[in-house]
Amino acid sequence: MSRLPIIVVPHPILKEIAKPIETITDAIKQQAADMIETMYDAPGIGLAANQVGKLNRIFVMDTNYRKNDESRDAKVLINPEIVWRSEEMSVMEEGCLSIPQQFAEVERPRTVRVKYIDLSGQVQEMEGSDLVSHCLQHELDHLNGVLFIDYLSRLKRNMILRKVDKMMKDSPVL
Ligand code: K2U
Ligand code: ZN
Repeated sequence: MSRLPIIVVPHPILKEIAKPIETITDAIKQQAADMIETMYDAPGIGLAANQVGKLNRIFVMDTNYRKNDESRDAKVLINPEIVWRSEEMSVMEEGCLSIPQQFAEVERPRTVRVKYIDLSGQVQEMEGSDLVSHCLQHELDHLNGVLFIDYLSRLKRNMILRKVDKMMKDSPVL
């Protein structure tokens, strides 16, 4: 397994739409393993393909990120799609590994149900609320070229982009 570089705004791949995966090859399995290692190393509770420079529809997540190594149980979601959303909404402060050290409140459906294919090719469904729901939606947004800052006002979005630009110039190795 290898740690992959995480792409930071304003890289254009973060705004592109990832393509469905037709066959779960050894290369896809290796990418998933590398994304899991990269996510835990960040650390994060989710990571989507666009963020590591790939345009295929796969993301990884483990919302139990606070727990110790033994309880790690990362999920791999291939060709994920939301099949149900609650009418009830929830507001949560979100961050993003591709928008370092910036946070803002985002409103999303409190509960979602996601249908996806797992690494063994089985069709699965996962339902989650609150942090799990925000993570599922945040990662699926990445595969559609959408970032959490796209839900903010133009003023707030541009402020965040300017802060990240300055941060990267002041410490490019970040
Ligand atoms: O996709 C990513 O950039 C990882 C995101 C996933 C995420 C964002 C907002 C809400 C839920 C999930 C995070 O930056 S991972 C860091 C993190 C850790 C704990 C709680 C929230 C965010
Ligand atoms: Zn993100």
